Amino acid sequence: MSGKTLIGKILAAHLVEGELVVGQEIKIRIDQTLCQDATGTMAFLELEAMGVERVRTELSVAYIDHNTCQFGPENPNDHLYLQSVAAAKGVYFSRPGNGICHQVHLERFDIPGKTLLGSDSHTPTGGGIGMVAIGAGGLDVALAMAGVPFSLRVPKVIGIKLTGKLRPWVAAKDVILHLLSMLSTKGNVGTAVEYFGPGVASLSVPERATITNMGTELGVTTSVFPSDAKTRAFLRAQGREHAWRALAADAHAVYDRVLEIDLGGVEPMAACPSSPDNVRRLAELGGIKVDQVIIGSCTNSSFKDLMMVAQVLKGRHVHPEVSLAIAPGSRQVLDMLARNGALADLIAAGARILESACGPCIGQGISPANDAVSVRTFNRNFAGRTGTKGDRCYLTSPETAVMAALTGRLTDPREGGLAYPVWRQPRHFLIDDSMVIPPPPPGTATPIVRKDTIGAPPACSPYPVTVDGDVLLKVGDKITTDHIMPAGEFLKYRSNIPAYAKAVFHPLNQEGQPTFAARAADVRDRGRQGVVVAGESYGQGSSREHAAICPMYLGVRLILALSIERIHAANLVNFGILPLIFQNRADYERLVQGAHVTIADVPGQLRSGAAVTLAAVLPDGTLFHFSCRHALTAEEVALVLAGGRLNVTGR
Ligand code: MIC
Ligand code: SF4
Repeated sequence: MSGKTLIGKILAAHLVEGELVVGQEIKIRIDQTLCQDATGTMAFLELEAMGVERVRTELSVAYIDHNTCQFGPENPNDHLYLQSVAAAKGVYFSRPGNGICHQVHLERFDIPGKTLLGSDSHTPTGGGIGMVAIGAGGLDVALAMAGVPFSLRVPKVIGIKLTGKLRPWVAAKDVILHLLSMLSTKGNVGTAVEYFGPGVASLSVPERATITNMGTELGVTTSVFPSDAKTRAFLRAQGREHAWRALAADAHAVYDRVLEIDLGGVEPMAACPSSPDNVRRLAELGGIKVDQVIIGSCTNSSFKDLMMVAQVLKGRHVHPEVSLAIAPGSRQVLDMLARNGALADLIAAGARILESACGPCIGQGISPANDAVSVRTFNRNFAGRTGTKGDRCYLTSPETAVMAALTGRLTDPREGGLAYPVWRQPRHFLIDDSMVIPPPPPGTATPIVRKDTIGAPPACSPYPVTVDGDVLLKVGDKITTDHIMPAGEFLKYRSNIPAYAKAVFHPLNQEGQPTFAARAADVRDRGRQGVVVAGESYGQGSSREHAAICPMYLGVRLILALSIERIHAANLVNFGILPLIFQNRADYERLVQGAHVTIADVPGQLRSGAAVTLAAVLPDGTLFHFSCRHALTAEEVALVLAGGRLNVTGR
């Protein structure tokens, strides 16, 4: 007997073109989109460039949650642009202070069985409620807003069978950390994850959302839970029971691979510096001294998480050598904590209460001191993401984090000897959507506010017929978009490509040497193309298309890598950069910075098959030929050759 996976069913219900065969390209209808401000300004500028009058989705929301510090006018200028362009294009606008996009979307908008495309890599948070929710670059989300079906390759589906029940002090975060320790952050492109089995029923929707949220760190296309009685109860308490429907895989669903996790056997874990898959059991870490604890982010800032934290902290005080900061995920969470007194318990315990926003997760303040140990409930601990070079950031559950705040040590929270707080979902969450501004009716005059820190995406020339390129940089495995296009202090330049481009590969620049940006501009000005050589899993992490736009602006047109992550590869194509994969590791190893790479007849080679022949001259004069492959569809080949999607869809 064979049955369908839940992901297969939802994709089938949205299929516009193609066949549901693993690896084949399909087009699906997108019901909802979300944007956040850091990627949203480009997405809306691109939507404008396409000449789209009004979005054609069932629902599109623009959130302000990443850039809320407002150091100077850039952030508030972005906010004004987004508020006005959202109104003009028929998009709901979630005001700064209303919360992190994924948390708010889960509370107020996610619907089981629907598709959601978001210009943020953690969009799969919606899988916790039974949606197929996918992260993508801003341009792909702009296209979805315009009503264009989304193209993707049908993923393999890994079924994760959950049995048992989590023990006290062990959390959903430990489940996803456990899975990261099994599957790692690389090698999972073209895969999706689906949870099933008797253990599912024991997890609440916020717990499921923690798991699907951080599923992003596996590099999978999406992660999905069934929609069941727990989902219904959550939606009912959010005043949205009407949005509920039961959804599950067939009893004998065929998965490409099945892994089983006994929830009762999961142990408290931490992702150690500086990768989300560098996971250890806390018992193995030996009680490291902790200097800073931050509880928040789209992974772990739900009402459930923060009520647990407040109950643990009630009547106690944060360790004198630890700084504890807490950022509630949404205004709903913060407001409920305020009204039931839990906020007072947090304040009395010495917690520093931050705005409901991404904040320190994207390097907007609260950086740790040099050599300090920072324990965070976030999903990413890439080197330097905290804003401190050489940072030592551990990712844990809120349970582990709050115990670290009390004891000053990173230990198994079960050793604290405290009673584990009992959780009961409230019958009614506090519903106040006054910070979400609905768009005015079509036809209403809505001027778009465009201050001069907001510039359109740069133009890109058609792809050269022959590549005459210089290797500007050679990097190793797992280079993240935080390496390519750091956020932190540079985040405020997201709407200003010439300013932001100066920071390309900033973390890899060497003191006293010309920066990547300077080297690239030099090569570009000599009429050659910039080339980057990379190892496995290039472009992990964020969906930020700036990691393609800014290099393109600096003249980078070719990435040669051992493997490239899904969203980043799509962004490269969208902005006219050719992603090629080495056929032989030896060729990757031979190439060095300063090598000269040529490709003859690019259009002919790309159109005639997957193999591409290249020649390289090393700085010592050695010449060698090698071959790479591309994984581009005919449509993607056309996009690269045209110099990116905006040259095809309008400008
Ligand atoms: C992140 O967590 O890295 C971000 C910031 O949310 C990004 C989006 C961005 O860079 O604006 C993401 O995950 O896609
Ligand atoms: Fe915001 Fe961090 Fe979540 Fe990205 S991972 S959306 S920066 S809270």
